[in-house]
Amino acid sequence: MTVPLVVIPTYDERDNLGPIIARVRTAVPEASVLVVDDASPDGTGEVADGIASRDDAVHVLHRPGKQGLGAAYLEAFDWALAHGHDPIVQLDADGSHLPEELPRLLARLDRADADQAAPDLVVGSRWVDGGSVENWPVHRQVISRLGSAYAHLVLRLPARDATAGFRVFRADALRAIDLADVHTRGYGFQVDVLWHAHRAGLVVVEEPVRFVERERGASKMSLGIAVEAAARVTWWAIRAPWTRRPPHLARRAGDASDREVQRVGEQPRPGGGEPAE
Ligand SMILES: Nc1nc2c(ncn2[C@@H]2O[C@H](COP(=O)(O)OP(=O)(O)OP(=O)(O)O)[C@@H](O)[C@H]2O)c(=O)[nH]1
Ligand SMILES: [Mg+2]
Repeated sequence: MTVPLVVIPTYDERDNLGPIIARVRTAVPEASVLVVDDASPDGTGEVADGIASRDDAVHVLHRPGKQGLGAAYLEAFDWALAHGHDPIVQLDADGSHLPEELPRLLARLDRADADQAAPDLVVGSRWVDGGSVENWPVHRQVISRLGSAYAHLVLRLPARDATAGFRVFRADALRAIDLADVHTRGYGFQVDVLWHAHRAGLVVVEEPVRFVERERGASKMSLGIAVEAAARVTWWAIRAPWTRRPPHLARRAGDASDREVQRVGEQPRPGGGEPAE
């Protein structure tokens, strides 16, 4: 059996890191943890090293400076695949993603529906039935909902919560996505990866989660990051309208008639494949 890996990107999360790792280790004892720290000025990297020195299942990647969440995750994915981990989890350090919900998300990865194969990617979603947000200011909820709805509409993404950062990937899903072509480094990274997963024909499902706003530390979210994400979504939609999608992806994902989505590792069907650029 392969060992799951929980990736925790950090920038100035000194007070949050110890408690969140402890919760992950309790909730999923078989999982390893990889902290990816961008030389946090508050010393989060040293806190991580201290925890790793006492727990063999905890590892730390030190990056030279703040280069964005997306860059941190891309390096972590390379590390995870090189070390043979499967599946790979994304989890924020600030407590917004509840480690206690992880066993349910991981179990979802192994469950096929009557009309759909087991997922390649499970997205912990705030905006499906049973999902919720707590202590989030109204303006953040509006930005998140509008952004997700916009991306869902123009790109026909297979998730209502396109910016969700609580995700579980099969290792094969990460191999199937062209990660070298993921260029968004900020908040829009989550949308970018989902867009690539969609075009790679992966099976994506949403599982409801409770999202709890951070109690300690500062948010790294900014207007610039949101604008970057919206601009990129618009650009992708212009460049790749659904009329040029491969036939097996031409319908909305989740539509009962759209059950021919190619699973990772399966041979492409004749006539399938990526649209010509
Ligand atoms: N390594 C690394 N981690 C980052 C970077 N930016 C944010 N993070 C981490 O990514 C996670 C999500 O960042 P947040 O600031 O919580 O962003 P958010 O969840 O969109 O915003 P809030 O809801 O306001 O907390 C946290 O664990 C951050 O510490 C970065 O540039 N590098
Ligand atoms: Mg957060």
